[in-house]
Amino acid sequence: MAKKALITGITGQDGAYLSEFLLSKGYDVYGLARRSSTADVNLTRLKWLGIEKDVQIVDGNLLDLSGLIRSMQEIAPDEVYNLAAQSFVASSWQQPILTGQVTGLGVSNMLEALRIAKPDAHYYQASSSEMYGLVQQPVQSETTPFYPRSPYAVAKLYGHWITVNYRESFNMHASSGILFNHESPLRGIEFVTRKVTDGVARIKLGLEKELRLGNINAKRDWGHAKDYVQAMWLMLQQDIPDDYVVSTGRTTTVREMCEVAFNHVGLNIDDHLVIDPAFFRPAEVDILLGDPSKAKEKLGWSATITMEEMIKEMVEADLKRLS
Ligand code: NDP
Ligand code: GDR
Repeated sequence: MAKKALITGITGQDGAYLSEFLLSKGYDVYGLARRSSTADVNLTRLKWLGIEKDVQIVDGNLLDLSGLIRSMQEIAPDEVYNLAAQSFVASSWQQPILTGQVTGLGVSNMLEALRIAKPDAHYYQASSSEMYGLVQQPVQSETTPFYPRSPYAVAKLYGHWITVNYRESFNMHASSGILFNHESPLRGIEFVTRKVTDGVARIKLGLEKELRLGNINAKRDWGHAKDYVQAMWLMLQQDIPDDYVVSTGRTTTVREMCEVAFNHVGLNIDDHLVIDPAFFRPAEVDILLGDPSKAKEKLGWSATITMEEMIKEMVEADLKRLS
């Protein structure tokens, strides 16, 4: 019998790549998606990968506990990947309550539904390097103290600790992946890498003249989503649930990442980049750099795609989309 996986956030970047990966492993893949008047558009990422007909979409919302319980009862999944969230940090200052409800308390809803309906399922929680925020150590590992700097990060911290708590309280197989930034051609257009690769493609094609960004001195540890979803799966294959940092171990400024994109199409960054204070955040995470040693040692996982390779792939994909 094929294993059954339930993915929340299946319409997002990671949901699409994780679905592709699990299908390749022979899983029956179910995806929770919230009802939308634009359901056809919502499946764009799954369509991009050519797998929209291979997954089964289940109507549901992280805020609706009774629906989550019903889904767990009906599907009886072996593995549950909780990827759904209000995931854009900048929006979390504009919608702090919603972010707390979905990204924070939504995790409690998922864990409660599991505890009631399918307590033996293996559970993955999408935690985030944003929890380190104002970093307390130059290189962040599983033992580095957290210091969240946005309503999003505060909500993720709740999700992380409630996952640890359910593991310790109810002996559930619940793991938390502390994933550093990961990107791809399927990244949402509002995140900085995709905004840059889309912007550079537009400038190259003569559709735009400038690219407006906020803090280009921020540093991030950027990897590829395709690599990172494999780490999620590996965590759920372990005998013992645990928490893992997933990162490349290298950090780069936003400006350096932009230069890769501009240089790739033969443009000079300084002819087009405009700093716009509208994109500055009320509180910034200046630098993130993860130590992936534990994931390497215990899961046998390491990143295979460099930031440069990924940004070039993203620019090419945006050139193709726009032409
Ligand atoms: P996306 O923003 O691309 O996807 C988020 C998903 O959550 C979408 O499918 C969205 O659905 C869904 N969603 C939002 N609100 C609800 C809700 N109330 N009920 C049900 N579904 C909902 O995120 P990513 O794929 O990039 O990230 C996946 C997860 O990993 C997120 O939890 C994110 O916070 C976390 N994370 C991401 C990192 C990254 O660098 N990408 C790093 C660390 C953590 P819809 O399509 O309807 O909007
Ligand atoms: P982040 O990703 O906040 O790290 O969260 P994002 O790409 O939005 O920002 C990265 C850094 O770039 C700076 N920046 C800009 N960002 C955006 N979006 N737009 C701009 O114009 C711009 N100019 C500069 C930001 O200030 C920031 O320092 C992502 C999300 O996927 C989270 O869900 C996830 O948890 C973390 O990564 C790890």
